Amino acid sequence: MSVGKPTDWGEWKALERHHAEIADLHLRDLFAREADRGTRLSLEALDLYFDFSKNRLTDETLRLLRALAVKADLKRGIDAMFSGEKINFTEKRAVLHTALRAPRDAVIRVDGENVVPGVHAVIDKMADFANRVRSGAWKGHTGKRIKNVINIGIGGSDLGPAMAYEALRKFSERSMTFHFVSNVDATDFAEAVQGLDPAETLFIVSSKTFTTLETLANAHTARSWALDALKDEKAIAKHFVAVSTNAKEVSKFGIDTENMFEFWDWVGGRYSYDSAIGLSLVIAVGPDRFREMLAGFHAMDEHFRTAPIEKNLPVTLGLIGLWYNDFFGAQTQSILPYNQYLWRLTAYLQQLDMESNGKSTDRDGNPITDYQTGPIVWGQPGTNGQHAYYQLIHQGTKLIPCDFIGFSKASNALGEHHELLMANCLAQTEALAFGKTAEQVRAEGVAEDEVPHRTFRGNHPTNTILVKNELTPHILGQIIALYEHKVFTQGWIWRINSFDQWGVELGKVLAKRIIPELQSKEPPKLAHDSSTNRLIELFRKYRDA
Ligand code: G6Q
Repeated sequence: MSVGKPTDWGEWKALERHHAEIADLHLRDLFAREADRGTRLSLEALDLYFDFSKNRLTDETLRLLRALAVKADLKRGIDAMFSGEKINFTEKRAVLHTALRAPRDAVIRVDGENVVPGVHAVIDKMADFANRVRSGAWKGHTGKRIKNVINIGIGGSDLGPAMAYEALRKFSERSMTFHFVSNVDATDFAEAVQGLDPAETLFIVSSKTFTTLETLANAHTARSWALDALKDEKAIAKHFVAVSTNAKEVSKFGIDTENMFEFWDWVGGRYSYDSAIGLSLVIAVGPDRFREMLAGFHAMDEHFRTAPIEKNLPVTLGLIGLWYNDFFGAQTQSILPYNQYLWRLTAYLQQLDMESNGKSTDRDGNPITDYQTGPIVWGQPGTNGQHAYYQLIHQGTKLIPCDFIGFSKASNALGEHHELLMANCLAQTEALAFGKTAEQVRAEGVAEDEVPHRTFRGNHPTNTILVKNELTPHILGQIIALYEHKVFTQGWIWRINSFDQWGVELGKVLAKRIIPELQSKEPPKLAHDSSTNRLIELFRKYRDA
């Protein structure tokens, strides 16, 4: 295993020297120099064509970045993850989301036990339940068919199924509605149940720990909402199921553990929507589509595990991101899917990336002070963003590497929409790379005083992932696994634990301290700093006025 700080490695120092040499190279010159650049700097894996030619790098950069991955012993890291080593060392857990999509005959051991049969038993149980709900065989307490499914969960127990449901909506059961309630702001619940009949509504309470404040608050509210109408405790069994690792808390809440779908501590929240956390998705799209998605994940897992570094798509994506993050000083990474169904993808990837790699302590427990870890991830689907913040990417002062994701086939082929969409996607990467020189602007007859404003310096790096098909469950699995493994690649090289989340845990504890102070009828204790004390006082005063 690699040791010491990456910044002390010869490979890192070589990249620093190399950066100083090529930082000012313009993509215009790189493309002019290398006729085959656009085809050479590309990779294909499964249904994804990955063009990384519009990046500020040379063949030497790629060689040095790959050498860095070798120095970091990335291959060993990959093997350690796939074989169930406890690489989440602060929580002493294996990291085995890849086991969630392993084929039935695979053998993956945690503490000597093959976990694959258990995974498939849960998938089969989910499939059976989903089929019964979809067919109407599973009835509500009054005998009515279930028409509405509401997933209650937050963070990793919400973003994945919510994103994937939107992504695969085309394949969903249209006679049903699906909602995702996460925020403890009651508005989220209140709006989700507007107009719904409790007798036709199924709640899936999704929580790995089953102790999360927001989820439990929403679940209790849902329970009251259902019981107010159905007026019988027995109704809970027909209208509530749980997804959790914590059977004890599930039964304390009043859900029969027969109606609990299990997962395991070796599945991190943000890596869990292909586990039972995806139950709402299985009901929406059906077990076959869900299994196709798992197969897409698995295909990308196998690519990541077996492809050599120079042909490895997640590794290459990770190394390129690291190049900007650590050597160009880029603070952010934009992800821009040109597909309306992927409108929640970036929010999902934001958690995946920022919660995994937002760390500043290395594997040896040392503070990380002289290199950068995870980027700020942001973005919206194209073309909407083009009419908003792309301005800053084109002409602002910041360097913002962007991933563009486009599809060769339309999900909804209507007139010329798809060509219009993809023309925008391709035109943006071209404009970002090549810009527009002052000479070009003048040649358009622009008045001299306007020329500087209408000049685009270009040289903005982009990756383009061109999908060979339309968005399908299999392809969604490929894309999500691609980014999971990109995050792994970077986290491994930065020598951080990408699989814990102490910052999230902190938030869970902090709020609990203030709740009684807001609820109490006694004068506030004022045991905080002067700002927090004042805000508590004012909140109570204005609320009660
Ligand atoms: C994910 C995080 C976090 C978690 C939520 C919900 O990796 O740990 O987003 O998923 O806090 O936790 P529960 O599933 O335990 O309710």
